[in-house]
Amino acid sequence: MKLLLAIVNNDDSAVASSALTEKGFFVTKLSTTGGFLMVGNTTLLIGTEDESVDEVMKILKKHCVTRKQVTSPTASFGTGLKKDSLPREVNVGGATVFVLNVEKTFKI
Ligand code: 2BA
Repeated sequence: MKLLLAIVNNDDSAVASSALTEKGFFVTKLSTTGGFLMVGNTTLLIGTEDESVDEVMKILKKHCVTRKQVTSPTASFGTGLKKDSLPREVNVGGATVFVLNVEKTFKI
């Protein structure tokens, strides 16, 4: 079994979650914040069988879009503390996905 941690844009999270649950996947949604832009994003936890990982990836790819976002010099602890830091454009998403091995799962 695998646990996928998928970090997605807030705007894509509802449609991606719905598409996953429609296909029978179990999803948990966490409100998270990116350390670079310091803006909210969404982390989806998806526990699934090894052979279903590709299908999950396909669904995420379909619904999670790459966007351009501008850094805020005052809001990001990565760049904001420097006086001369200027706003700059970065590509964000569609999804950053970590696939972890799961030793055991219990539903009690
Ligand atoms: P943020 O940390 O807010 O990063 C937003 C975007 O800023 C990133 O998009 C990337 O284009 C850029 N970026 C991030 N860190 C950077 C750095 N140190 N130097 C230069 N540019 C940087 P994505 O790569 O698509 O990441 C979207 C969000 O996914 C991230 O939001 C973060 O919450 C998460 N993420 C991405 N990679 C991660 C990783 N290796 N570990 C943990 N979280 C990650």
